[in-house]
Amino acid sequence: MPEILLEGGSMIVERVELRVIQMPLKEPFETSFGREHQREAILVTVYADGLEGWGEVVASRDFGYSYETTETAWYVLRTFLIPAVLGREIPDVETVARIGERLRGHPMARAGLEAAFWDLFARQAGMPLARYLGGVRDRIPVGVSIGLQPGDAELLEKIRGYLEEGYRRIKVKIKPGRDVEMIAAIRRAFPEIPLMADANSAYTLEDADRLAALDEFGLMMIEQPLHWDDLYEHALLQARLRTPLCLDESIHSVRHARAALELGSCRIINIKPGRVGGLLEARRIHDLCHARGVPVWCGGMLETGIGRAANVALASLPGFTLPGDLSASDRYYHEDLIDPPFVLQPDGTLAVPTGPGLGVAVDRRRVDRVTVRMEAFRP
Ligand code: NPG
Repeated sequence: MPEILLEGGSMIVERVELRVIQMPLKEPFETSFGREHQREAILVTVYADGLEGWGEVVASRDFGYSYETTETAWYVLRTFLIPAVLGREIPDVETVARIGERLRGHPMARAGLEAAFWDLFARQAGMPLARYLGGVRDRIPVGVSIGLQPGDAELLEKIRGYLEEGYRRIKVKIKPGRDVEMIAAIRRAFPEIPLMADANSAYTLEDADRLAALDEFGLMMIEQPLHWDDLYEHALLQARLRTPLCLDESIHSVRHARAALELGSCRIINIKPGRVGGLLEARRIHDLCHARGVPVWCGGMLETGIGRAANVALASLPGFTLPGDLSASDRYYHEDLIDPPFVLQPDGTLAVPTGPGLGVAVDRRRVDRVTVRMEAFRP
């Protein structure tokens, strides 16, 4: 390999493309904040140095999980972020992250652009993204996140199916009225499975007794029960529960992660690159938690294979000791945008791609079929 490839180096951004895509989900996904029938997302393609890099912006069409939407992310990318990199010499991913950090907020928009640069720089170095990030695993254990179902019977049926497929842990969504009795029903049917519950901020501190009633079911964790940017009340709640709390929505940066751990707001952290502004910040949170012996796992946002490949690479870092919300392509979509798609291995893992960059080929014809809006930017 030519030396320059091994060393990596600056690249000049020749062109950037943005696409809004709409991918029909195999089945609707319902959480305490709403129901999605199709996944809308933005794909970012950056062309530099004769290479292309791909990133996915995980904002949804509607707000709910966060204030970001496809529309706000598109605006932020085309107005601020893309002009700041276009035609410029970019020496490393850190530079892209610093440009993003000048914006306050909008982490999903920033993360999508940064991801394309991670893909580019890893390709330039001739390395799989996982190794470029410092990953150590060649396969990662995965779980499945099941949306709210009409009733317990349907939910138990879904759980049975996913266990048969080989998923290693089951996450169910809860909200007031669909919690203690529902978890009890799951435990009666599946006394031993690794099980966790995600509330997506559906509760308040006044529900502490109800949440404490979940202690008897041996859940791995309860995820984000309280307000989406709260740390303080989660600390009060954690003090009253035996079950570990895991924070998702509330952790926007490594500073939040440190504050949450110091305050005792949680004992586990869900890391999503899109929520924290990119893979670089995601790795900083991983590093902090790993040094303190705090388990982390990689969250999911119903990504296409493009975003999933970046998440899988992240989850190969040593501190990702718990199965993530990283299921196989066919759990979400009839047809993924990448080749090969992610397939669940018999041991309940996904294989970490070994080719350069994301290590998966983007199928342009399929991308074109699901694209509803496109814009190209040149210097
Ligand atoms: O497997 O990608 C997946 C879905 C995991 O439950 C999941 N994601 O609250 O974390 C969440 C939820 C989500 C999905 C949030 C889409 C926002 C958008």
